[in-house]
Amino acid sequence: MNYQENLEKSRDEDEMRAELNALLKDAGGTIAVFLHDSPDPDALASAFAFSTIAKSLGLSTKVFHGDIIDDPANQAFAESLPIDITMLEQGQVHEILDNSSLVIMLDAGSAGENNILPPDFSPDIIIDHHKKSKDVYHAKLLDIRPEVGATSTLLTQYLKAFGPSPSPELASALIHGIRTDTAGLTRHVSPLDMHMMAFLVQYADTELLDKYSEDRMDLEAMDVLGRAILNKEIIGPYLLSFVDFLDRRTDLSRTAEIMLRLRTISTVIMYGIVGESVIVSARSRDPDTDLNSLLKAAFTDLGTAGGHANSAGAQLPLDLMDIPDRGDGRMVVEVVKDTIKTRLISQIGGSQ
Ligand SMILES: [Mn+2]
Repeated sequence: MNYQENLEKSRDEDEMRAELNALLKDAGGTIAVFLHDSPDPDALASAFAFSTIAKSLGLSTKVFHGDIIDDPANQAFAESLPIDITMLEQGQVHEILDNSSLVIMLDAGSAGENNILPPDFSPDIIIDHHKKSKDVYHAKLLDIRPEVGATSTLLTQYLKAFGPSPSPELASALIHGIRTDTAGLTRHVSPLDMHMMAFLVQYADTELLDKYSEDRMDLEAMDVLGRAILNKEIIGPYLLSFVDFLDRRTDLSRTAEIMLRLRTISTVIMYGIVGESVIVSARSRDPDTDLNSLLKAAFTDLGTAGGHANSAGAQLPLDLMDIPDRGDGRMVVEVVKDTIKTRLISQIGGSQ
């Protein structure tokens, strides 16, 4: 079944179960589940759901990701889940792949893009809602539905197909995953997301849900928000803001979400320097804006870029930028500021 057929096909749950079951029933040993770097609640809840399905068939799973989970709330969420989650270094991946009976990739774009899998590796199973930039797949099971708001929605459908009712913890985690990726069911939400939410709600633990939706900020996050407000530049419906150096990339995406509430704009593009890279985080409410294409066009030659139409990001190593003296913090800031802004303006139009 190719990508296009998969997109157009309305999925039948009996068929979904049969397809996944056919692969799982012969898988002895441990199944490796790979998530995107710095996994968010959607990726984590999806891993929890997949592990639960595997467990119901007597199989064990291990969950892996690259890059630290730097959002304190997501970190706490990951720690609360009853699954084995490990962050890997690049050098450890091959051994894991060699020792796994089956490799599944959840909520992650193509292998090697914002995940720790080698770019030439083909997972056995891919379940995801990101648009794929590569055309050729050799996966045995490919369930990619970009029209759906969250991978947690897709995993809920598998869970439903396999039968056992979700535990309160699992139902609540999946709801949290769907809510996060759809900004509380307000953005990129599909009928299937709503349908699966309705199914999950009857099993969820309301206290847990309250805890998950408590959205408090620490001083560091507030400080990045303050700088973003001071440094903002508004160009038509776009708000751009550069926040210099910061420690956690999660503060960029969170700030972009908050700035998007400004009435007069429809798209926010935030950027800052985290460690050895420039991180770009973009959010849009405009259905005609495709941030995935916009960031790819602006930055692909400088690093990795992509995501969804309304939510995307880029990671651009400072090494690839033309900075005469890397030891000079002010020079780094000036070059980054100019490079990123010039490239964004060439995509969005408007004069400098
Ligand atoms: Mn997702």
